[in-house]
Amino acid sequence: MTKRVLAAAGLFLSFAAIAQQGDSSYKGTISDSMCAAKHVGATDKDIACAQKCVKGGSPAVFVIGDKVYKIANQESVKEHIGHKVQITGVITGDTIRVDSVAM
Ligand SMILES: [Cu+2]
Repeated sequence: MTKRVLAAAGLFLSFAAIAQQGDSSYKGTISDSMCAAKHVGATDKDIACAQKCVKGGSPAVFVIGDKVYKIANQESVKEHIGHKVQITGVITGDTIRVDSVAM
């Protein structure tokens, strides 16, 4: 009996933990760390520059309004450099972990 209650409590706690670190959706622009908010227009020129900067070695960043977030998993956005996107993921401090990207 006690065991069953404990198991149920454990299950509840793990669900609570998952809900707490659950994903949210954020609209923004993928840019590069060098130009960051300069590329939120997402024009062809912005896209070309952002792609050039990322190729040149500056990491991709995610810009929401005037906030610039680092991207923990860079490979997840490499198809979307310079694009306006909706990212589903988790923001911790100044870094976003990307789970999915939609245009
Ligand atoms: Cu650039």
